[in-house]
Amino acid sequence: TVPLSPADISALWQQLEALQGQIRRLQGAFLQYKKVELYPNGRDVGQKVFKTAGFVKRFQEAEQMCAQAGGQLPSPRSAAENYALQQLVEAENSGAAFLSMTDFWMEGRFTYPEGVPLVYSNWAPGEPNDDSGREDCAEIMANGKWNDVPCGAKRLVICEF
Ligand code: 291
Ligand code: CA
Repeated sequence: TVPLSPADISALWQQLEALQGQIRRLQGAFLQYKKVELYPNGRDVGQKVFKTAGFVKRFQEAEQMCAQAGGQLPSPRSAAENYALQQLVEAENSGAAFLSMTDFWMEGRFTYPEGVPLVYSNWAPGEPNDDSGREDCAEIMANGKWNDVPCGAKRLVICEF
């Protein structure tokens, strides 16, 4: 191996300082764009971002739209995530939004897609009640509580990224 000359070392320092400056400028630009992107219809919570599309769809179309955008329907896994979603539902003033969870696999047992069991839930009192035997999808209402509804109902589309 060839030893580094003082000139080499000083050149490396300069490159390092230039890189540190570039990273700092990128971090600043990234934070600015994050704020722009989340205003007014997005929320970030931990590593997750929820963003509303601002229109209503039936469950299957809503699911497809989120997948097409590279996301999925929302699966709030904590009170903090649920609150972030609730804020979007409240702000949008269009009732309730679909969640990802269904009881397609077994009636009365709501799961994430692929049948993965829930780690958190926030059902309204008496829910899920499978009203008229036809409610296999779930919505989050403006009060943050969940209700099962027919998958053919039209609800606000929010995606999770
Ligand atoms: C009642 C309750 C709910 C039920 C809802 C459905 C909604 O809430 O029995 O458990 O899910 O009716 O009628 O159905 C559609 N299509 O939206 C009424 C008001 C909150
Ligand atoms: Ca219900």
